[in-house]
Order: sequence, then structure tokens, then C-alpha cells
Amino acid sequence: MKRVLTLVLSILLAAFALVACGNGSDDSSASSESEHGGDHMMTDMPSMPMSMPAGAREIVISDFKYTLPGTFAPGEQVTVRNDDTAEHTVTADTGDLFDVEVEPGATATFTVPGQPGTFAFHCTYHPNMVGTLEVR
Ligand SMILES: [Cu+2]
Repeated sequence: MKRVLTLVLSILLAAFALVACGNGSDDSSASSESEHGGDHMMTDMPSMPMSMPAGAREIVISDFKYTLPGTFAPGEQVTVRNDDTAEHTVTADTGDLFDVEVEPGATATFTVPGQPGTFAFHCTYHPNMVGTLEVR
């Protein structure tokens, strides 16, 4: 009895799947987007409240390395993007000039020092991750 039910159910499911497929790609693409869209959405997602003004630059962390866009203006607000699956920080080596934590796949902002200079920084969690912030 149970077997028959299972058989009937699977036939019904198969038929349903066929119908669903035949109905067009609209449904299937929509559902697959919501299931797997997480990775893709990251770039599309308006994660920033306002679009970045032209010239705004960001520090990108990827493969446990910092990539800096160049020098910064004193007091400039900088976005840090973490493309890794590990949490990272941008922490000034000396003092508490700046110290920002960036969740995996997320962005964070901090303000660079208001005075020109060269500021070494590192990641709190991975001391071998180091970089230098140049403020001019
Ligand atoms: Cu790190």
C-alpha cells in the first residue's frame, strides 16, 4: 500500500516537474535566483546607503591581503571591502588612529588620520596581514 502511494507520488512529482519546466524558464530561474543568488547579489546589493561619490575609493581585502587604491587625503572616509570568508580588521600599528572590523563579504568605513603621514596597519586576527596607509 505504502509503496503504491510512493509510486503515485513520485509519478505526480515527475509530472509536476515536467509541467513546471514546460511552463517556461520564468519560474525556474526565479526560484534558482532566490536560492543561489546570495553570491551574486553581493555586488548588486545596494549595501551602501548612498552611492559612493565619484573619487571615493576603497581598500579591498582579498586572499588575506590588502589592496590599497593609493594615497588618501587627510580625514578622508575610506571604505574597506572584505572579499574573504574570514573576518579582518584594518588596525593602526601605533595608537588608536583607526581600527575597523570588517565582516566576511561585507564593507565598513573608517576615517583616515587628519594629518599627512605614513601609517602602518595590520589585521588583528592575522598579524601577518600588513599594509601602509599613505595620507597626503
Ligand atoms: Cu585578517
